[in-house]
Amino acid sequence: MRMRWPSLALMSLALALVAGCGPTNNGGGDVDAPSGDPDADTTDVDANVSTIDAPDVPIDAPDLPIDAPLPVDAEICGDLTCTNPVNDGCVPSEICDNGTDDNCNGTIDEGCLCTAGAVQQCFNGPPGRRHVGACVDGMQTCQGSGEFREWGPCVGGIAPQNAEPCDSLDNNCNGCVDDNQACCVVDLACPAPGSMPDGQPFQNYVINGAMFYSGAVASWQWDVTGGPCDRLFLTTTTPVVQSFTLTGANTSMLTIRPSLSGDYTVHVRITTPTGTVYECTFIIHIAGPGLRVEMCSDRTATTDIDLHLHKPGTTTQWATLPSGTTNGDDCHFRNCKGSSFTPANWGYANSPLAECSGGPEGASWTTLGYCRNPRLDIDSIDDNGIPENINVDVPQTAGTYRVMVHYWAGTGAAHPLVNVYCGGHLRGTYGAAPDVVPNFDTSGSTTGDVWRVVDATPVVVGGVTTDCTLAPLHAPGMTTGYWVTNTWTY
Ligand SMILES: [Ca+2]
Ligand SMILES: [Ca+2]
Ligand SMILES: [Ca+2]
Ligand SMILES: [Ca+2]
Repeated sequence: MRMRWPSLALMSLALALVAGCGPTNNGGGDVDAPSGDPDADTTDVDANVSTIDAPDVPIDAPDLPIDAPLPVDAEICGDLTCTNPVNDGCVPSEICDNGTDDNCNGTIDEGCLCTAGAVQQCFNGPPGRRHVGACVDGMQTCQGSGEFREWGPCVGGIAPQNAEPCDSLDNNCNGCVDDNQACCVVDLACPAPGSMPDGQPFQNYVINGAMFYSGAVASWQWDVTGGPCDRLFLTTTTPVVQSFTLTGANTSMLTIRPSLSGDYTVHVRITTPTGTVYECTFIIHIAGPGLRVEMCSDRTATTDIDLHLHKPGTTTQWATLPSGTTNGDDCHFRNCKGSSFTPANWGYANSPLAECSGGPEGASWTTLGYCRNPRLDIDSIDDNGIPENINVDVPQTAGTYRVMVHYWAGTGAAHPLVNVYCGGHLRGTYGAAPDVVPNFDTSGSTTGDVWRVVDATPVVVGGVTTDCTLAPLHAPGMTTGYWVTNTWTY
């Protein structure tokens, strides 16, 4: 029997029905089958791609006992080929800025001029397989400078596999689930794209592996890959430190505690007592609201680099005013933490406590009873593997927020990396290899290097941030390169 289940909620039912197919069938006995014949559409199940998500039985059908035998149809397992696969959809010429390898030459949007640091969704496969089956978009960043800018590699995401493992997914994204002669019996139900709910920063995200596989298990092994800062930390921290934590990574129940927005790729390896290995790989989305700016660097121990965000509509200098007082137009470590004595007041409404109470400043916010906007959720001081993070949950629509990074303390050249998320989606990455920031090598509370990064202009509809426009900043008179000085002017 071929399993095509729209959600994990049907897992127990799926396993019950799987038990009815092939050599594992116990045979005999009556079946308290759900209304309708569960075998009714198995002979032409691949005939029409548009029916791929249609359940074979009503959604609300009661669960069958796991061992309930079903009538055996000898032909059920005979049709495990994909009789009507999707068309790959390759065309002669590449189409720009759609994140698709239209001409199927292995490169996405080649020859397309882009804005340095911009991030777009992309797909590592033929155009016709995009958004089909288990396939999920990744992200690519515009790299290079001057006239030599082009889209970099497409990272993250799930590309079509050559193989079609028996996991209740269409892994090669040809429109057919488990079209493999070995998949008569399917014991594994990996989560399909869109079936996992979105999470929030600073809130536990729990995944129950028993939803994917309910048989006997000898060992569970989970691992998670995060976004740009976490990928940077993989090579710059020893032992490796990530912005998220994992609990229960060797049990059936994984708890991820993220601190940053973005896509996280989750992989689980399940080994049975007989040594059979089952694997699922899927993406969960952590979507903090509004405008979120994060900063990390390749040098965090004994190096203190600060993130600043400037209020729209003013061009006052950064950090401290000429009078020596802290500039409330610039949200940074002095005035934007929960413990700040004189907080930056931009006239924005506070957010519910749940938005920030789980973060490192949580105790201070809890005392206040709310989360300010803007706020510095994470202040990283000489910390390995911890980014800084500033949030505005409901930004001013069409307001332009300028991002700046300052080298406060430390010695030697540092290479900060800034990521901008709008409505939970990564929209820009600045300073990532190979385009690292040069000449960011002088520290000092008043004399250190100042990198003006990007102007971010959110699109806010009904209080919800849906997107933003990002304009990377260059030195005056320049149209390319990073803008690093030792002055505090806007
Ligand atoms: Ca191409
Ligand atoms: Ca393209
Ligand atoms: Ca397939
Ligand atoms: Ca499969």
